[in-house]
This record gives sequence, structure tokens and C-alpha cells, in this order.
Amino acid sequence: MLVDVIASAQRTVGDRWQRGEWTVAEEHAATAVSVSATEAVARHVRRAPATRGRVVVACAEREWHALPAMIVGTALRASGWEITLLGASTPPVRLSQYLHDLGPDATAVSCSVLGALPTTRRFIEASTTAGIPVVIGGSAFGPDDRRAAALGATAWAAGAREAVDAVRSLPTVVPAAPPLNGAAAAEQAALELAHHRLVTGLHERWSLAARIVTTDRHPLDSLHSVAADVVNQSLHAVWAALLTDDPRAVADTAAWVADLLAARAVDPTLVAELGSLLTRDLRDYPLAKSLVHHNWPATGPR
Ligand code: B12
Repeated sequence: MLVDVIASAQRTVGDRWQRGEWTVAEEHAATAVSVSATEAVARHVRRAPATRGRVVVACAEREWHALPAMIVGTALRASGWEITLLGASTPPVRLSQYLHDLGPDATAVSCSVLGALPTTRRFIEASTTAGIPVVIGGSAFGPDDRRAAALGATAWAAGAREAVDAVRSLPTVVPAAPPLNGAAAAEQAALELAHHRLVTGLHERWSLAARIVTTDRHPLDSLHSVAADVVNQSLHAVWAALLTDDPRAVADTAAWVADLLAARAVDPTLVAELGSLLTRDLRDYPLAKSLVHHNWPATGPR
């Protein structure tokens, strides 16, 4: 039910927003129904006694997609684990406090957006430094365990059912996660510090800004809001590719941008234009610049 009905319905909701068929308000209304349905299932599974240990289920800071964590937490509870669900966007220091107070057998971290991968790494550090294994999942990791392994997670799983198997097979104690690739991690940290400046510059120069129409009826669905998401997501994709050594984060985000803009009848050459602007604005960050240059498809002159 959770995976086949709710998770699948939510992906349809996202596709409809992406294609411009549904407004943000419609997306929120549908998600509220899914949250209520998941809570009903969670109440039902809590009636059975917990027969295994405890798992802390959390979303890293900057991650507002709380429903995937709820679904995975409910699936774990249904298979006998006691769960503590921390909800959306939890600061790493708060996670550390919970780990200290509860001493769980495992931490499960859900991450849907690429921009929350740096804080997910901090969660992995907090958990493994305490010897507690950490299983991670969510759409920010893509289709396989490459990003999860690069971030030092103990395990990755594709879905809620697989999460149950993964938690069952975790070791009891783990060593601290190894350090990340120094040069790439340093560049990602520098990009995070410069994020506001880079976003402002891209907004000023990307021609989509000049074509913005904000409707009174649906201001949140205006091109203005979509352009803001696109610029943010594009820079976050570069962070993700740097931290996880997975350039697919950049290529996939370029494809997502192309879909999003095509559905809103935006001139397709603006996708390539954004790629060129990114390459130019990232000139002081050689690894990032090269990632965009090689992975953002040039659909027009560069
Ligand atoms: C609802 C929703 C929101 C809601 C979330 C509310 C809530 N209470 O959760 C709100 C409005 C907050 C939101 C905000 C945003 N969203 Co949003 N959102 C969605 C939507 C429609 C559904 C999310 C969901 O519930 N999915 C259902 C879950 C269950 O599916 P799942 O992620 O695949 O989870 C499965 C596996 O990944 C795995 N799994 C998940 N977690 C874990 C954890 C562990 C430990 C394990 C082992 C496994 C595991 O198991 C799950 C079940 O099988 C998705 C569409 C989509 N395709 O998911 C977009 C989507 C994720 N959002 C998107 C975007 C862009 C945003 C925003 C940036 C834009 C905006 N302005 O709205 C912000 C970012 C906020 C932030 N910083 O986090 C994009 C991301 C695009 C991309 N390429 O990364 C998507 C894909 C929409 C789209 N088609 O473009 N969003």
C-alpha cells in the first residue's frame, strides 16, 4: 500500500507539476491526502509490539520532503523495529543529541533533493562517529549506490521494501566514515559559501529572467518561481557531483531543466544558455566548471 499506492501516486503528482499540468497548490493538497493515509497506516502498524531494536529515521537539514521518510519509517515499524521519526530538515547537532540520548541500532536518512546531500554527509559522520550504522535512500541518490558509497553510508536501498532488508543486514558497529576527496569537498564548501552571490548573478544574466510573467492567480507557479528553482537546483547538482564524484547529477538536472521549461513553452536554447552561464560563473572553481562543461548538454551555440 505505502509503496504501490502512496509513493507511486506522489511520483505522479510530481510529474504533473513538472509538466505544468498541476499547480503547487494542487500538489500540496494531494500530498496532504498522502500524509494522512500514511499516518493512518502508521497508527495501524504501531498496534503490534516492536520486536527488534530502534532506528532513528531522519531527513537532513534543507530536506523538506518528509513523506518519504515517514513511509520508510512506517515500513520499518511494520517489520518490528521501534522507530523515532525526526521529521523534515533536522540540524546535524539535533541528530547527534538524539543518537546520544536514544543509542539506536541504526540511523536511516532520507534525501530527495541534491542540495541536502552535504548535510546528509554530516549525518553520516555524526552517526558513524558514534559507531552507529547508517542506511540512506531517496531520489537524491539516483538509481544505484554510487553516491551513497561515496558519502560513506553503511548501506543504500532503492525503496521502502529494500530498506527493511538493508536495515536487517546492517553490522552492529561501524567505523567512522572515511574522509571525502579533499579537493572536491573543499570546492563544494566554497560553492556553498558563494551560493547567494552565484544565484544572484545567474538571475541577472539568464534571459529567462527577462521573460518572466507572474500571474496574479498562481504567483507560485509563475516562471519566476520555476526559474528560481532551476537556478538553485543546477548549482546544487554541481555540489552533489563534486561530493559524490557522480557527474550524472549534473546531466540529469540539465534534462530535468529541459523538461520543466519545455512544458512551459520556454525557448529550448535557454537551457544551453544556462549551461554556458554556469560554466562562466564557475570559472574560479575548476572542478565544478569542468563538470558543467562536460555534462550540461549544449543544445545551442556555447
Ligand atoms: C510532495 C513534494 C514536495 C513537498 C514535500 C512535502 C512532504 N511532506 O514531504 C514540498 C512542497 C515541501 C516540496 C518542495 C520542493 N520540491 Co518537491 N516534490 C514533492 C513530490 C511531488 C512528492 C515527494 C514524495 O512524497 N515522493 C514519494 C516518495 C515516497 O517517493 P521516493 O522519494 O521515490 O521514495 C522512495 C525511495 O526513494 C526510497 N527512500 C526514500 N527515502 C528513503 C530513506 C531510506 C533510509 C531508504 C533506505 C530509502 C528511501 O523509498 C521510498 C519508498 O519506496 C516529488 C515528486 C517525486 N517524484 O517524488 C517532488 C520533487 C521531489 N520535488 C522537487 C522539487 C524541485 C522541489 C523544490 C526544490 C521546488 C519547490 N519549490 O517546490 C522544493 C525543495 C524543498 C526542499 N529543500 O526539500 C523535484 C526534485 C527534482 C530533482 N531533479 O531533484 C521533484 C522530483 C518534482 C519534480 N518532478 O520535479 N516538494
